[in-house]
Amino acid sequence: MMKICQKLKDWVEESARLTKAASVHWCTGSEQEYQDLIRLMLADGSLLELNQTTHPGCYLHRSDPNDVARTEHLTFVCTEKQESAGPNNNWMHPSDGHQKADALFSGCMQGRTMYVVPYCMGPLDSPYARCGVEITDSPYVVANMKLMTRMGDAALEKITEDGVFVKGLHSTGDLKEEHRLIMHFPEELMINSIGSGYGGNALLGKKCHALRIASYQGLQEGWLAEHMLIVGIENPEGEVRYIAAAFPSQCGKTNLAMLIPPESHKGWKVWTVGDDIAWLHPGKDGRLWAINPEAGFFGVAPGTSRKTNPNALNMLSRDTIFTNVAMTADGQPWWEGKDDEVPAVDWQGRPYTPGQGPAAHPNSRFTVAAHQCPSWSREMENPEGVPISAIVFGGRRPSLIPLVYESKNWAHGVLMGASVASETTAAATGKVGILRHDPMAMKPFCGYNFADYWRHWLSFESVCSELPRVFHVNWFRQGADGRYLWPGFGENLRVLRWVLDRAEGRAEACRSAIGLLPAEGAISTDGLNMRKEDMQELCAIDKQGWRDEISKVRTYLETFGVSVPDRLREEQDQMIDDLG
Ligand code: GTP
Ligand code: SPV
Ligand code: MN
Repeated sequence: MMKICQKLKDWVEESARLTKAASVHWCTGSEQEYQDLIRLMLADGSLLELNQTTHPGCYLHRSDPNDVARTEHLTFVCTEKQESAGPNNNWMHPSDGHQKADALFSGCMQGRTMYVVPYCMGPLDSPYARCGVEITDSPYVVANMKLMTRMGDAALEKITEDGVFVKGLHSTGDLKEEHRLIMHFPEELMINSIGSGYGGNALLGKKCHALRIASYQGLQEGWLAEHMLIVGIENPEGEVRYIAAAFPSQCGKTNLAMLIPPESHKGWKVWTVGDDIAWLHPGKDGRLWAINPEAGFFGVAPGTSRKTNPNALNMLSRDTIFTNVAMTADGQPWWEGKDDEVPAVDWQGRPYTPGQGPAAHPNSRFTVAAHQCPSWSREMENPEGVPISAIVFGGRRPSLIPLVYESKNWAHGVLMGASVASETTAAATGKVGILRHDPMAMKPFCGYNFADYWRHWLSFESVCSELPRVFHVNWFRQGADGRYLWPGFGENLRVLRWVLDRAEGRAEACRSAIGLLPAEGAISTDGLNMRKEDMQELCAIDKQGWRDEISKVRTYLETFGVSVPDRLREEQDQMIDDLG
């Protein structure tokens, strides 16, 4: 075994003592280790084999019915000063946080194996990559971390060389909500998560490290950790431009990241660099560059079909872990919106009866290595990342917000991001369909005070000479009859083309109080069979509706107090003046 840095050895020993783990397994990341874990979970029933003829290497995990999504009310940021965490986070003093967490961790791994999971977020040879070690008692978490991150010996080697890593201690615990805590100690580069085995609560490399801890590091060091997909759009001339887009959970990032150009777009190609998280840093050339810290996808199953996301469906036909999906009689995974087959058992393993709730849980997911995606981009492995031409914000907005509009300048773009609101989804526990403010799609994920975060965003104007243009889109606008006005999915490429043309100073736009809107006909609807009135409605501005919207955003921003940058207030005043 290679030499391991003392700091890591000490922490592993200390954790084993606290949790009273029966044994310690240092994960190497080998294929054999993954297969051994799968066998172990098949034996203890935590994984079920899916149909190995149609879906080789695919398994189903059914989580506890009380542990199916992120639990935001049990997620804390523990900093010395409460104002560092800000009103956007639940806060606890670090000493309080450690005391509560340690009490829960005490003896929680008795009789169980403790896995030590070294991982690297970002390409191993990237100067922007950061490492972490997750200690967990969940083989399911280890298997997911293997698919989602660069996990094992190579990461451990890097940690040994650098001596720097994020410490993440996780235990599934007893899954009782009153014993569940997801704690972040950004000042100590530490995460403590207990009482949940689910996704963002338990796969600590993802939301806990790559967003909450990393966003805090980004503030100290001059970069940004964002809830963004990264997609490359190649035109028929073979030129590729990159877009980073932030939409709240379950609002279309994975789908946009791997869209397939529609029939009408011969010669266009789309390349997937990332589907959930982007780390953005200023490049030497004055542009903003992005890496995807992850190496796999933890994607939403429901709604994924041959029609909406054929790339995803293709990559899910092998070597995938499904969580909380339903199953057909012949053991194939199934979810609402997949195809016309029928489910035999629901996500809890009960015989499926139509009309008694969905067969797959609305937040059922797939975990798969990124290179299985047909649109996988080799740039995912580029240590420098890719240059970003446009930043796009969006959310689920049934009314008011147009299909697409562009910001007037960088500060207005930051305000546009800070103003994102979206209907809640099943990705977190709580009611769905409630409109809530979700600045930059980071409400659940920013590891520090939003007021400082917006100031940090604004500061890039003086750091980058060639910042990306900023846009806002809305795929979810509904007509009076409740149907979506925009076809979405692959057809979203029509909107991205306008976005990229604008970024290159080509496409036409009309100035308005809220920003720049596509000129009539600038976004082609040829072959869409869309009503002309629908497109007009999608691009219209309801002045009174916007006055109300701006006033709600203002009230929300003011909850962050005096430290909200004045520049955002000025941009708001300008919009109100322009609305007349
Ligand atoms: P997280 O993994 O939770 O961060 O979600 P995400 O932002 O990656 O969302 P995803 O792409 O998985 O889409 C979530 C849901 O929205 C799925 O059920 C999709 O089918 C649906 N969806 C995605 N894009 C579109 C679109 O353009 N139009 C419509 N109507 N629905 C969409
Ligand atoms: C999200 O909720 O934004 C997700 C799923 O991507 S989770 O990993 O659970 O955070
Ligand atoms: Mn997400």
